[in-house]
Amino acid sequence: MKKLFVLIVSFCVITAMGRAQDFRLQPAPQEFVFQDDSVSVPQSYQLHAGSSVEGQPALSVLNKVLPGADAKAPFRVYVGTKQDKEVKKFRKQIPNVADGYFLKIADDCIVIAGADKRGVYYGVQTLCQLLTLDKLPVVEIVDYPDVPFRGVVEGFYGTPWSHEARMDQLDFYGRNKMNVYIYGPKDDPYHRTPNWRKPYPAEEGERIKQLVEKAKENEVIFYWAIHPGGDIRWNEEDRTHLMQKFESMYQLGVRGFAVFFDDISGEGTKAEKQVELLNYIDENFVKAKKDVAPLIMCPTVYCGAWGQGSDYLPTLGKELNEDIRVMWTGDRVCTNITKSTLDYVNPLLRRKAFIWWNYPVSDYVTDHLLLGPVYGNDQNIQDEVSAFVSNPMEYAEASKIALYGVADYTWNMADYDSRSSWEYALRRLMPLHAGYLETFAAHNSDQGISGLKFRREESVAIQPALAKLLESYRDKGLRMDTRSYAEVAKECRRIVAAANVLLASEKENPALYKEIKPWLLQFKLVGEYGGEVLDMITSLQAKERFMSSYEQARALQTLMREVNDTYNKKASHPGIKSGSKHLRPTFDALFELATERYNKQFGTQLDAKPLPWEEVKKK
Ligand code: BEU
Repeated sequence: MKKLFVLIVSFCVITAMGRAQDFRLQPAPQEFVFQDDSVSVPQSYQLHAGSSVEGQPALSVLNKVLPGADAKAPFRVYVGTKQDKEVKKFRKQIPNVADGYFLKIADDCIVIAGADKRGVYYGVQTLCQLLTLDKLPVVEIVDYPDVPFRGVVEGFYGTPWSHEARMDQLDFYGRNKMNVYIYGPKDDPYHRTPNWRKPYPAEEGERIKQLVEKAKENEVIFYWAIHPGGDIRWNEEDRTHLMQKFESMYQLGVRGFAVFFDDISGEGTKAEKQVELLNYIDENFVKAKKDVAPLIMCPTVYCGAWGQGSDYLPTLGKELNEDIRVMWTGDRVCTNITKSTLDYVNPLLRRKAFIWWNYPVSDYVTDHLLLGPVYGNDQNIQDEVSAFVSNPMEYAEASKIALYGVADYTWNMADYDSRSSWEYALRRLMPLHAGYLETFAAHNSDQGISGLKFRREESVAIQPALAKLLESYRDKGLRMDTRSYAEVAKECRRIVAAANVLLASEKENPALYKEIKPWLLQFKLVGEYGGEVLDMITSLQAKERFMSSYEQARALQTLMREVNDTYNKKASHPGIKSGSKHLRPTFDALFELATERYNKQFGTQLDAKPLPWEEVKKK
């Protein structure tokens, strides 16, 4: 049994005001016992901090959230790593896992004792979450991550994240106990061909410096990745170029390096040449520097779908220095990570795979937002992976919906609950309008049909009613299932209300608003369209009413196309799709059926074919 104590993932606290607060620690801790008691937040306290945390991020966060350090105060706060005498008494409770910590809140003291500095920092982060309550619960927490390295690889095609978004993300990672960020946006020319050989212009270099600092403050390892495989020549000159580029990044403060060889063809793909270069970097740069994190590489064969049976992965496995981490996206480019993919790849790589999870990345379906829960990854793979990082959407704030889930899943797999993690994320992003955001996210989560064949659930709660309504209307016309009709009608009203409220709530989360606005406009039209179609199917006998609804529905089809054509102009997958998995197809099918029936009944020739999202191009 992993659990030492009673595990309660979320609990209800009655606040001083008598209000019930639904509270949840994120990510869910491994082991904890809450006593049925609480203490007031200390206004002043004696700080006993170990020398190993002096000047460290853990202490600066603690000073911010508990500002009243006072040598004479009766309440005591003990902080330190297991080396520090200040927490010696609690050594036995400190988990023997990197990033782990023991947190105790009693009526006369708080203890934050970490396995290491990052562990102390995470203990402080947990305390920060508890400090959002009116009173501190009396509690003991023994906590540690399941996956040693957790975080994000900014590795998508398309508009790279802005500097501000990255700075904000790094704070977010710190709060959510993610310890790795890998910088590798495909469309940064200094990361990839053509400019990987050149140093960054001064201004961009300055921004990278700031990111490195921000990462340090949040106990995040900032990795900078290079992608040279598109035009690399396997000679000394290019090796020197690469070493010089890494040196220039080192001068900017970077202490984590990665080399990506994904999505290339030709010369750059040769395993033995890649190995030679990587081992050289490992020995002459990473290890020589002594303060650099282990080298990460993304192979050309980065998933099971690319070249099973070739010599490529066995060569990496055999020849790459053992400290070099090798990335893997699973059986396919975009898919869930299973035990079986690790059983396949780990023996070939002769090491635990470093997971690059291609979710919620949407660069292959840019007309969709992926706002659903994180689910589907096996929950027993913690011992088979060296790391798990998520490749997000180009929308940094909207990606947090999934990233909360990734942080939670990678910290504590067995207890991970995708639904509650998702709801928590929505509450954090828009505390005042979380319910509306949930309606929006629930209908904007699937990728649609794509070459990569990765699909997500969408419109889960209403889908049975949509299916029943369509089937019963097809078979029985007006004797259709009235219950599902009522449910769908209610959902359409809910959709329009959610879109209206969110469209009017820019201030609550301006960054999110900016990213999702075009999809909100589309979502509102989808809801209105559904409402009109429902009116059409019940007014077949009432000519005037039917015609009015038909015209409205037709107009809304045109407006949906207009939104699709106006926003998000991109070379591939342009446009804006919303509710595309179940809502729109059901409404279109009902529209078509109702119009055909009307035509038949009244001998009219109304166009029954719904206008698709966009003009279908003739091949
Ligand atoms: C997701 O569309 C996606 C897939 C891959 N072609 C690229 N590389 C890896 O997954 C390793 C990735 O950059 C891209 O975002």
